[in-house]
Amino acid sequence: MKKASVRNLVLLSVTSSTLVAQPSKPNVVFILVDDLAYDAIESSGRYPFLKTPNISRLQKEGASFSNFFVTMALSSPSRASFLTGMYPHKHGVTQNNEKVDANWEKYPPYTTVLQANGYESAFIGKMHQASLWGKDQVRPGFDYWLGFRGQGHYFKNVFNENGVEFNKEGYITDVLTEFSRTWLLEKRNKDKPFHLCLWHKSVHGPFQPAPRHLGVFANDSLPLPPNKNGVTTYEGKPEWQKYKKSYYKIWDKEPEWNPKFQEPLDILETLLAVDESVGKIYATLQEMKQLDNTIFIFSSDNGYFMGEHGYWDKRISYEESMRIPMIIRYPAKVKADSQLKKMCLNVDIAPTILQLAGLKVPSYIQGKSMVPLFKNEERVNWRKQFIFQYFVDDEYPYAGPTQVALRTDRYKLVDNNLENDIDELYDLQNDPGEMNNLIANPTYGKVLADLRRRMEDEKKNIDYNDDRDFWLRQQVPLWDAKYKGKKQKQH
Ligand SMILES: [Ca+2]
Repeated sequence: MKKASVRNLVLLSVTSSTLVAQPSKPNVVFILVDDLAYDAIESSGRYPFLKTPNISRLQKEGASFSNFFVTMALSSPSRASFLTGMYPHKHGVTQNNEKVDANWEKYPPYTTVLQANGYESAFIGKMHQASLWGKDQVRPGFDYWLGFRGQGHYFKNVFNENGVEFNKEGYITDVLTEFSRTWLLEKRNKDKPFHLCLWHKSVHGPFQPAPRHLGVFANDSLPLPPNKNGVTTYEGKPEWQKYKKSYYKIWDKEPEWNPKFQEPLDILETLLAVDESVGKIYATLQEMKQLDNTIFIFSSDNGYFMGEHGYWDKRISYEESMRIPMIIRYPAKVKADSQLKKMCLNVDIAPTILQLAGLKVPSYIQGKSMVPLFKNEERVNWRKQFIFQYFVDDEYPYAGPTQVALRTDRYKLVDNNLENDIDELYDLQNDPGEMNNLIANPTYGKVLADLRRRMEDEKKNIDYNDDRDFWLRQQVPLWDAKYKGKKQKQH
């Protein structure tokens, strides 16, 4: 039987397990880490003492992306973008606000398409949306649900299994991994291809390593990032960064680290259990004899400043915040030990998985399938630019203003959407650390005009709400009420 006709039969007969269990349908395991910086893994070499052998093995056996970005660098918006293939201004989750939920009816998760074509789908871990409305119950697109509210906790949680709540102690990364193993080995319908989201709480702050990893890097020292411009160097930078820095700075004087600042070490210790989780799921797939028939994805919901620009946290449109690690292992289509350089986005994951599963990608999806890149990316006519967005946070307005950034292969233009403040322009080729703001440099006048035009084009492409007054109304009262040099409480 030809492949196409099998697919048609599958579409017509979704209830028949004899037809849907085609061996050609790949399984999917999607492991998402929270707040993992692009280069906070062993292969980057940035932290010589860091060993993440299980993540490294995925890289050796799959593809790593060196220019993979989120469309917004914040937990809830990014998660909804992974699932829907849509930008935050379209799916509706523009905040971590617990009252906001995605418009799942209009933009259902890609897993609904998998389900309609015979897959069984599970969500295990952190969803981080609309928990105050009690909507942390089962979301569309998942046959099995095991979640928790909001950020969850590292050691003690109220879990929600298919709508039923129960308490369980134990280190969260280990607990979620065990739930995943149990679903893979025992709970799922073994006649169907499967899709599993294992979305960790880890390595979100306040960082808590597993007890077995606590202090393992205590004697290691942190290498300084090259673009570590600290509290005294605002030259050429927008005024609003002083507000961010008053809260998010990590050192008081240069070039020494603030001795109180040990966060990167804590993050890296917390990551070790995630690496073990990757190893356990890998071994489970081997045990099931499904490893090579599984699209194995490892990524993060946003990037993270590990001292670059003097910051921790994420959100804003610098590279460290918007770039994420992305590894895809699937030997049937993805070359082992390959490095892809084209600019890809979190909204690309949904269409990529659907195409790898041989399914039709819903026409509304804004992302692009990356499948053509796996063969030979040099020969693919790919995106030359994209829009990154950030919406001022109702709760933490000092963390950054509403931004729209256009990133091309070479340049980045950031519209800070503020009256009486400057925008930013960086030449990423000559200044990868984004230290030198060229916005007022007349030599770049032509480049700037071109980028402004391209930004407008790209906004149209993604149907961006460009009512500047609307966004100013959103943010100015917050800035007036909450900034004023006040120190904000820690979250
Ligand atoms: Ca996050």
